[in-house]
Parts: sequence; structure tokens; C-alpha cells
Amino acid sequence: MKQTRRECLTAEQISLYNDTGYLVLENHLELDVIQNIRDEIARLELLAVGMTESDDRFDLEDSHKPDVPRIRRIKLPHTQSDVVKELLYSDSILAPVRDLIGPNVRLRTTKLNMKSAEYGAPIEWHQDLAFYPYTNDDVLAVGIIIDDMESKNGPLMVYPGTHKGPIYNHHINGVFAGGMSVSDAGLKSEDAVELKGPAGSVSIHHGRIVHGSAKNTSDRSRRLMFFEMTASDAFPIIGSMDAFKNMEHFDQQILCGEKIIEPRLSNIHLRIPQPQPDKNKSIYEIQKAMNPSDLIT
Ligand SMILES: O=C(O)CCC(=O)C(=O)O
Repeated sequence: MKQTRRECLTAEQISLYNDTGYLVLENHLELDVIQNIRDEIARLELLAVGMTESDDRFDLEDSHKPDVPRIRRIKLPHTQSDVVKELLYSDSILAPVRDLIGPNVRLRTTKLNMKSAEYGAPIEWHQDLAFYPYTNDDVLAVGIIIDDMESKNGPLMVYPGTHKGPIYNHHINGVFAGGMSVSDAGLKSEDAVELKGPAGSVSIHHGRIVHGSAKNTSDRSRRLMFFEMTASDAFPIIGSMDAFKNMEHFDQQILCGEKIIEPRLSNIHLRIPQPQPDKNKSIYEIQKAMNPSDLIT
């Protein structure tokens, strides 16, 4: 059920999202909110000193050393920081989401992707719904730009309009590899759009849109936090990489609106991300199986 009254976005922004599958809200958040998040990142980074391998809090870069920590992802930052949790539940985040997918919104996950200066790992082309198929496609990710985002920082890149197409093949040799070949999909590199903006800007991308990001070649870090959400009547389909624990846990993920036990089924194309590779399930590791010619350079 879509909102009947808009809270935050203009009719033009909603129609742009529906047509292209993405939006950028420039300078959407106050800089003191962003500074508070940066302070939280600095606090969390200290916890990675001495770590020798990734755990359920941090995904470490291949070049990480216990005395020179390099985190590529802070996992579930809303569970590690009250500042992040407060932002997640705020109207600054939820009002535009309600304008796009309706009043009943469930959290799927949160993550904070860090790309270190002159290094930060790329994330290869993929569609989020390839990892977690849902019964309908009111599924999106809100991206909070924590550092000014320019081309050399490895911004998120999207192929506009691909949210209306199929879920492409993300398998290599019959095993889910978490990435796809844009050339096999007939997409032209010149059509990809970079989602850039000053710190405090917010991007929103549809769960089906083809997207990825290159290495950070700049001399400063690039931090981008994602809050991924679904309409509450979108239910995960068996084989998804999202584990469905039980209804109580599922309902605890509701960010606003009502509990729903009637899934809404849409006539959408999906693929099941199975079988899974026989290793750690981080996107960075899974994508290592991809063909070199399909990688973002
Ligand atoms: O951090 C990025 O640039 C890409 C994020 C992304 O697509 C993901 O984490 O699935």
C-alpha cells in the first residue's frame, strides 16, 4: 500500500525513483548528524586493533594487520551504535522511504562500507534482490554519504532503469557468486550513473537496480552507510541469503507501521542464490569467484 499523502519527497522525485530506480537527496542530513556518526566510526575502529580475522562486527580488508587495522565493513552498525540506531528510526530516513514504499516498513539489514584511502575494495556489479529474493519488489537501500563523494572516491554506480528488468545471472559454474556480467546483460558502461554528493547527502536505490562501485583511488577514506528496508508485506523467499529466524524476530524488524502476515505477491522475475559457495558469506569473498573480465576496474 503506497502513501496517499507525501511526507517528504516531491511528486517529481517519486516519479524519478519509479522511472530510474534511484534518487539522490543532496545535503539531506545536517552535518552535526554526520559528525556524530564519524565519531562513532572512530570509536568502533579502535575495537579492530588486535583483531586477526573478521567477526560478526567487522569485515576486515585483505590487507588488514592487527596493528594497522583496516575495516572494509562495519556490520549491523545500528546494533553497535545508538547514534546510528537513532538515525535509522528518524523521520529524516523513514519519511522518504514511506513516500516510496508505503507506511509499513521493515528493516532488512544495515551495513557501513568503508573504503580506505587509495585502496578501498570495489564491490562488483550486482542486484541486491539476487541475494535476497522477496515476494514483491518494494525493497530498497538508503545510502548515507558520510564523506564527500566524488568520482575518485569509488561512488555507488547504478544502471538507471534496470530495476524494471530481470534478475541477471549471478552464478559462476553453477554456484552463486554474488556478481554479474554487465556486458552479458547488454548494458553499456556509458549508461552507468555515479551517485555523488557532499557529506550528508542520501541516496536511495531500488533492490533490483544493477549497481556496484570501484576502488577508492583518492587520498581520503570513503564511508557509505546503508539502511536496507522492505515494505512489511514483502516476505523472503526460501533460499534467500536472509535467514528467517521466526515471526517474533521478523516483527521486531518493523521500523514503522503495522505487523503483517499476508505477503503481497508481485509478478516479478527472481532467481534463487543457491547453491551458496562453500566459504564465508561476505559479498567481498563471494565475488572473488567472478570472471576477471566482468570486474569493475
Ligand atoms: O559501498 C558500495 O559502494 C556498494 C555497496 C553495495 O552495493 C553493497 O554493499 O551491496
